[in-house]
Amino acid sequence: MRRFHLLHMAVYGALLFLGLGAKCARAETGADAWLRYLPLEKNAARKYARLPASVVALGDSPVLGSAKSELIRGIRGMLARPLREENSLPHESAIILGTVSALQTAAPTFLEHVDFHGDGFLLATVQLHGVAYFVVTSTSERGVLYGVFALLSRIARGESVSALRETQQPEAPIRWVDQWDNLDGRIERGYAGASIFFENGNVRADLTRAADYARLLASVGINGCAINNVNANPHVLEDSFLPQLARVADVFRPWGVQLSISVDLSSPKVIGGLDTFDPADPNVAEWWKKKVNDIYRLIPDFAGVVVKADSEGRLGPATYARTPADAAKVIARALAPHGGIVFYRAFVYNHHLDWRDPTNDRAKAAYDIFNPLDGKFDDNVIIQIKHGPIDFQVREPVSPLFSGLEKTNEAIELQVTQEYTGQQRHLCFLPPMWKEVLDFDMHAGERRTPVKDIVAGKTFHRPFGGFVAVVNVGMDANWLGHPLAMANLYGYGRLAWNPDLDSTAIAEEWARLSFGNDPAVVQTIAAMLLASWPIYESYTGPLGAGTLTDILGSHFGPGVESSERNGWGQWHRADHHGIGMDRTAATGSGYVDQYRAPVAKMYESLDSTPDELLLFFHHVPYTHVLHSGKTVIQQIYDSHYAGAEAAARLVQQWESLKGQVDEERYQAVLRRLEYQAGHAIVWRDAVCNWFFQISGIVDQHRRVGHYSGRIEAEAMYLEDYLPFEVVPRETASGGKAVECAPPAEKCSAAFRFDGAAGRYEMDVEYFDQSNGKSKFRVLVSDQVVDEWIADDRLPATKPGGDSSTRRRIFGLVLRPGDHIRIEGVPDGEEHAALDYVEIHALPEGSTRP
Ligand code: GCW
Repeated sequence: MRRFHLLHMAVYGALLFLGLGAKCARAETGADAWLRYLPLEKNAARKYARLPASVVALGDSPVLGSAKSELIRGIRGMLARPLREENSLPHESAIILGTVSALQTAAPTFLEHVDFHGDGFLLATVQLHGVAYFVVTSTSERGVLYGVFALLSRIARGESVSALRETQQPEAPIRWVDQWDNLDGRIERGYAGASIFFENGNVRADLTRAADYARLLASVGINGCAINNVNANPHVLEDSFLPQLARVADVFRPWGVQLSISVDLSSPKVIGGLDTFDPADPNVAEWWKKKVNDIYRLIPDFAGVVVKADSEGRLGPATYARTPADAAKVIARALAPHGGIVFYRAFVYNHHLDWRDPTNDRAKAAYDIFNPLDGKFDDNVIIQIKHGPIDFQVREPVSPLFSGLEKTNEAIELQVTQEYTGQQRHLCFLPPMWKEVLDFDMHAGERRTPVKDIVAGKTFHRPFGGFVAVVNVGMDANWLGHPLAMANLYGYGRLAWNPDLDSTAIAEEWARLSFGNDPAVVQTIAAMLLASWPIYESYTGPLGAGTLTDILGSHFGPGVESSERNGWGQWHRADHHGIGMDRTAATGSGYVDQYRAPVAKMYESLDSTPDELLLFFHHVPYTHVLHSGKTVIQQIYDSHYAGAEAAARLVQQWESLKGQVDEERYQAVLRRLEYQAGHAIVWRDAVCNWFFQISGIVDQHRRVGHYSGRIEAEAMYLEDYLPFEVVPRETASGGKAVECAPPAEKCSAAFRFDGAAGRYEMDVEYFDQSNGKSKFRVLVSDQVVDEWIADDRLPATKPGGDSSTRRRIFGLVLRPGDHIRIEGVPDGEEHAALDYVEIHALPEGSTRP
């Protein structure tokens, strides 16, 4: 009986698998990212029937070993075919993996000419003695690995590989990622769990995730990773720590990813026992030299170090009145004999600026400090420059420093972790933003000099240069928290490899690899991704005013005023009359003059400054009329309303994919999008109300301050709940909310429904902090219609724009006079605070449950 049952289950299971296999097979955590290697549908798989049945790797290095095992793994997964491993060149068709020199040794006539170098590779069908071989080759072993990933990507996306001859050449030698991981396991600006490298002050015992990460990085051509926070703990350089670092290098090595670390410039003093860290002191130079030699003894392929100094409280050469060039030199000279590199970050600025002085401007800092040092850096130093002059805002102009260094290597620093762009709670696909930066013509020569050419070293013929992105993946199974956020890591890798790719192609590629080739799925996801940055921008900080987030805290929710009247210099200078930072040469800080003349001219004039950057460069009255014909204030209102609506539409777009993608990721994405749609309203209301208060100018469409169907919690009938003022006031509706503070253990807020009978949807706006797990219940005429626990991990310990969260209750049947009650049970520091309820009729014919 029992056996029959098991058999029955097995047959049933197999049928289920066959029936559903193609579409929404197994649940997926997202851990496989874009390397899923799921079985292709029969028709698609047939295309690859003539792919050879065996593989040979010419050499036995760890990187070639990865190339071979990856190929076998991918082909087995996608085509359900084992690849036979051969030890030498067989006399029948085979896939050959090897460097150009290995190929030439095996058969001198294999390759007629080689039009790639470094990590560039060739995928080609080559005839030799009448046998057709499929060759994956490069001048570097790493390039062979990249070729294998490219081949597998083609197969996963259903692209033909027969009669192929494809050469790919990366734009630049430097294609790196930085992680801001602390040794205690926390990650600065990381939004997906703990560090994959460190735990409790040490390197993790289990580095499986680190190895998996290296594989992901390699699959998009990334060849270096700095694993610890640029706010570096000097302890990483301690003798006892170096063997731990070597363990990370060991798991990176098979994937061609070189290890790098961030170092603190005061290390010679703090851990080295010297009484100074002055870069000009010979003992300090000696200390660095010895330390670097020790590192290379353990990690022969160590890549180099990243330096953040004289910035945000980090010590640096300024302590001894020395320059960044002096500081870089002392480490560069220690690294040079080993081929190591120093990445010296240009993110150096004074965060105690006097905000009253209109000539002060943080945006000027990097250029002011580094431009005079051009030519003073050694050839193995790279200046790592954030793409904009401030700090990863939702929109900034390009840093003028890119055209301010001609005799110095450069790398652009981008941010995959969405510090100022929604922290992976909001969808914000960044390649379109990065493309604008990379394609921007700096006018630094006779021909076009886009940023991508400058950083790649092409414009000024520099030996090194390239791309860096701060990524901050964590232990969360899906790496970045939001399943769709991985499109940013993928997109970064693709652009670092080839900045000429276009965003649509990248979005589609990623969607295919991550969710399969169903055209409706691919088109929908790509469309959502491509729309997402403008959407995020429109409900946060439009017109170049900065993200308008709380810059003193989480950098997440709205905080319009947080940037003002302090030394951080992220000012937008909004007052009763107008808004914007005057950075012109004529009347402002003079920042525009850091650009080459044609660019400076464009930004100097109000007329030729594009609307989206207007407030970055000019201070204008709210009534200033934009190129679009709208006034600034009306544009602020309109964009925030349009943005919140567009965020709501993302939810609907995603819902159209129900059943087309695996349920686990479907639900995970849906939850984030619903959260985003709710939080977009928090943003919209906070920003619009703030500007309405300060400008006194009403919204032409009368939306700001008027919310149909909204009932404020403080206006309800309260039992034990008490009203309080939320700070800043615009982050709660009407500036107030209610809380269930001790000694109360349970509170309620109630009201009578006075609308017509029908089906409604009800939004409950409450505050979900990280320091408690309050419980909520909603009752209609004493029947529980919903209950939940406020246990999200939002970056908030008090009620406000970071914690304000929406719970949507669908398909509620209401009659006039119904008694609606919300009960809150506080927990810890979280007082089950409640802001408002909004009730909307479901549209006629709505199919919502
Ligand atoms: O944007 C700021 C971040 C800091 C970060 C700094 C930097 C690692 O808020 O958290 O520090 O930039 O880039 O150094």
